[in-house]
Amino acid sequence: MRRLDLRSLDPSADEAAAVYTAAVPRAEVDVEHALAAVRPICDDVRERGSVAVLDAGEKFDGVRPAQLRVPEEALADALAALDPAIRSALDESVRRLRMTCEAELEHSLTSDVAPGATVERRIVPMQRVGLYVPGGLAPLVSTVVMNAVPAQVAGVPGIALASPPQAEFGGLPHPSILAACALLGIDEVYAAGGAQALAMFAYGAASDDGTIDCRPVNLITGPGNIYVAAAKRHLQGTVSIDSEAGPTEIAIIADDTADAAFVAADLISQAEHDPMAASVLITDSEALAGAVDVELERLVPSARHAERVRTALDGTQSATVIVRDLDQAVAVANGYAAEHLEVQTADSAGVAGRIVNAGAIFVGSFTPVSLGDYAAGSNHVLPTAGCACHSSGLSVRAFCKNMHVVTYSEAALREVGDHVVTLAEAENLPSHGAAVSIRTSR
Ligand code: HSO
Ligand code: ZN
Repeated sequence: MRRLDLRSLDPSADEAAAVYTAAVPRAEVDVEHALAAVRPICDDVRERGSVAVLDAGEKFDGVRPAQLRVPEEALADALAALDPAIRSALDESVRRLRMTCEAELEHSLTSDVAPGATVERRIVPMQRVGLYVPGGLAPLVSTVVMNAVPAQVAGVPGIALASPPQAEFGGLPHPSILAACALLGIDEVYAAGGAQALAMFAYGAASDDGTIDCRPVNLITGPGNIYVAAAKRHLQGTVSIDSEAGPTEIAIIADDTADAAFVAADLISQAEHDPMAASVLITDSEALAGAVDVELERLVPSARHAERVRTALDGTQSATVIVRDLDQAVAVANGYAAEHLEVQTADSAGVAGRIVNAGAIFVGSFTPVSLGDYAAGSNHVLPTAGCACHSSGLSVRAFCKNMHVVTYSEAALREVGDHVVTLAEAENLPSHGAAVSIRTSR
């Protein structure tokens, strides 16, 4: 990995975020360019419905599914054929994530603002959601779990899932993805990928004879490639989205107490996803940086996806960043706002406590990101590309809305009525005030 020496940078606290965001480059992902490609696909699905989704599958995935909706027998068969070891690993992954989601579920609460005057914050689940699970370089069976479990715990009554049709599986999504759906009790599954799948969720899709194949959803979640990100940007507004996911990122803050082999293994683990993935080591120890380079040399050649890993580690989006001290490491990490941030230092919890921008933080030498990818009980659908400054990872919260439910008695309205009339008059909206005084003047 290339070296970036930031020791001479000493921005003020106000400037630090912008300076460090610029200092650690990211992969160039031109979503705007991809937008030009996805717009016509989305428009076609809106106009021609299911046949447009199938046409696009044939064109982009190389196979035309026999039908959009995956038959229930195919789901049951996939579960029956699932390797028992994978099934028990998935069970444990689900169990842990469910525990976290149940603990995080927010409950409705009522504020008594005056006698006879209450404002309830009522939490309600989204009524219908579309979960997207990409095909891509690996069948991300764990992504089914990460999308579906929070939706289920939130109490969403309508859960649909789409994943690209695969030529080698006769136009069905990957069998392990189908098996995970069956394991979780998700029976509304579509063989659709990319922008066409998201447009199907946003607009709904019907066959030429008028049969509705997929009803529109309120929210689309899940990762995907640049076309999926572009489709989310295009469809936002028609539906709600979780966030636009870009290539995977790992940043690691490590000092001279860190184990170089652990650090190297973790940098490689996320580089395995994508030649565009970013692996960033932030350290105040040149000795550790050198030792990690040695470990990378040793470990990369034996990685199954060595080519992909090497491309990612050699890319300009990956680097070893040398800092003066851990204070500067924290500032760099907060500016970079990594999707995943590991902290492997003498006081990992202390350093992690000062992080304000990261998709998720993995604390200490025995908490690698790949634990979180599968079975930590945390969610792996996380904001990338610096979006951790303003966005959160997927959780039950994303699948809920809250509504204020306001209830005033006559006496309570009388008590505050004059203030409403005054403010309405101040805004030159006297009919607003009149709606109060017609009640209070009787
Ligand atoms: N690290 C990926 C998620 C994943 N890893 C799925 C393995 N499978 C993005 O957060
Ligand atoms: Zn991963």
